[in-house]
Amino acid sequence: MNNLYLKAVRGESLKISPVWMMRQAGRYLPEYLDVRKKHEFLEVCSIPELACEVTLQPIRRFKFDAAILFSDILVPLVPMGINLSFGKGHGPQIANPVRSTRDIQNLKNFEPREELGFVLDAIRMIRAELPTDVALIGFTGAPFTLATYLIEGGKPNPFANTKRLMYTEPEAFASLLNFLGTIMADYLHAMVEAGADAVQVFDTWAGILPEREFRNVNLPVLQQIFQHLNSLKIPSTYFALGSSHLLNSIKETGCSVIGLDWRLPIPETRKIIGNDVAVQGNLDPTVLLADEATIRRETRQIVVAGREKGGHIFNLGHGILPMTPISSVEIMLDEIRKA
Ligand code: 1CP
Repeated sequence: MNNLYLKAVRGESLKISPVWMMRQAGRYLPEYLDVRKKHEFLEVCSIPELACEVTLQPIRRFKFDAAILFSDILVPLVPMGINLSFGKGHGPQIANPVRSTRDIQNLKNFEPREELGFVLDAIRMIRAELPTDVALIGFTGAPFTLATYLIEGGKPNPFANTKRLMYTEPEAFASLLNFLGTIMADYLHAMVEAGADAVQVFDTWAGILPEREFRNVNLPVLQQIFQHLNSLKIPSTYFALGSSHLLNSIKETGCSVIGLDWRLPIPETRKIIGNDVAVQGNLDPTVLLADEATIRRETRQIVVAGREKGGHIFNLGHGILPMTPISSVEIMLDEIRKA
């Protein structure tokens, strides 16, 4: 097996860290913008040929060690009966947010192999076209983060409705997370059947929780998802932004890789999580807006820190910013690979 990503996931020490970037298919790429001139965002997600094409774009250009399926964490909300749109410039919007026990009960359960067959078709197409040494990552949102979008009706800021429901109707909130958790575990399972080599669970907003709430409310449903994935023997990454204060609990999720944002350096993280789990990260995406010397210096530090204990996948600490110059990505890759 010649797949560096899968080797690093298993904790191996490698001469050169495998690398991919969150949001690697996206608006910083001229070839992606060309596709987007002709097709709306949700259209690209729902037509397998287009999803396949944009997934492969960054692989052709940069030869990353992993491809991530082009889709969005919010796509599976649509078959639940959610009216989702992406307006120009203002991100996702949900016309019928979920605010009460009744709304939660009205969410439709569905079979991902039927309702999201177009995503699974895209995975089959991508896997057939990808070289064998490039891993294909499938993904979902974590139940808590999906709940924040469902409840707030779009970009979750300042999370007031979410936290109000969590604190005032804990049973309803728990039932929502369980509903989402069951469907996401099944959806990830279907992605693995379709050909995904690994999966990532994005819990972008879990960092707004204090550790006690994270443990009580979020950890049990995450443990169920990762237990299911472990029974399939499929590597899984858990990523939560701004979650350094949660690392002790994240260690207990059962994931095989912990995705790190840029806030805590890898050696500090290792002191908390130990060496039994792989890490992914953690270049601050804004470093790619800086000059060459800065990009090389910051990249180098992460490469060196990652190599110390092995089990490191190089990535950004969050998605690449749309205004990032292509040349910055090339400099970062040169610094990683010249080792
Ligand atoms: O105009 C466009 O072309 C849409 C921009 C865009 C893109 C390229 C959106 C809208 N989603 C995506 C793709 C996407 N989203 C991927 C594809 C694979 C990749 O290349 O990484 C993935 C994994 C996601 C995941 C996602 N969507 C997350 C979790 C990761 C993260 O960035 O924190 C979240 C929170 C979303 C919601 C979302 N979708 C799109 C936007 C602009 C947002 C964020 C809105 C917000 O700030 O709340």
